[in-house]
Amino acid sequence: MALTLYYGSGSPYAWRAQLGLEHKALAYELKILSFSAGDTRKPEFVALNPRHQVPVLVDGDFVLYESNAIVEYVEEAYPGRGAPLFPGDVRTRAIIRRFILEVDNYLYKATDTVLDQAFWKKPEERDAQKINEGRKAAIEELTMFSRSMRGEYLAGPLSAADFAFYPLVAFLYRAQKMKLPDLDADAMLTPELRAWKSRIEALPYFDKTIPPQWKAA
Ligand SMILES: N[C@@H](CCC(=O)N[C@@H](CS)C(=O)NCC(=O)O)C(=O)O
Repeated sequence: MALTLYYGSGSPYAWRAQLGLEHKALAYELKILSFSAGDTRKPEFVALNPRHQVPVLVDGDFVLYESNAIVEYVEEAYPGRGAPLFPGDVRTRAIIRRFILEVDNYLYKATDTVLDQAFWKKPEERDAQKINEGRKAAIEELTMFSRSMRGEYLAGPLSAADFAFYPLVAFLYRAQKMKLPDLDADAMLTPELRAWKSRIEALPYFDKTIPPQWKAA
């Protein structure tokens, strides 16, 4: 087996794919691309993903992009390795997929305003009202996820749904730490979600997946 994950530090999508590989206990090489150096636009990478985005998984002569497709692929291609990413009966697995769609279609949009203001605007360009409105929208979504939680993890058992959800939550904390000290990310989560976040961060492979540039600062 020769798995390679093309990855970008701080990409929530690359993070979910890496969590998936770790959860499946698969050996892989991590190729870290630099966004600032324009690595995703270089011809050799565009040849792998014409959308020039990480993550990309290469498994022998098979190349796959789109994080959710990657997570489903490793689950099916390597059955019985590590722990399942889509555990449980057919209904639980449907709910895992539903959560992932909810992250991508709703939570992502709700957190985007805050994250855009934090990471893409200079301090003097930031709009306090937009941050406040974005924070409220994110809280509404996070609360909806919290109410839908079916146990210790989103769908009950730990699954690909948690790995899709976690990086966006972590980004809110990162935004607070690096850019918006008044954000109070802790207060944006319900107590149940704070406990869930601690459980994810206690996973034995979690530390290995913290984005390298986050470890540095
Ligand atoms: N829908 C894609 C989104 C991937 C994505 O947006 N990747 C961004 C980083 S978060 C990227 O690689 N951007 C670099 C570029 O557009 O050149 C997935 O789930 O894999």
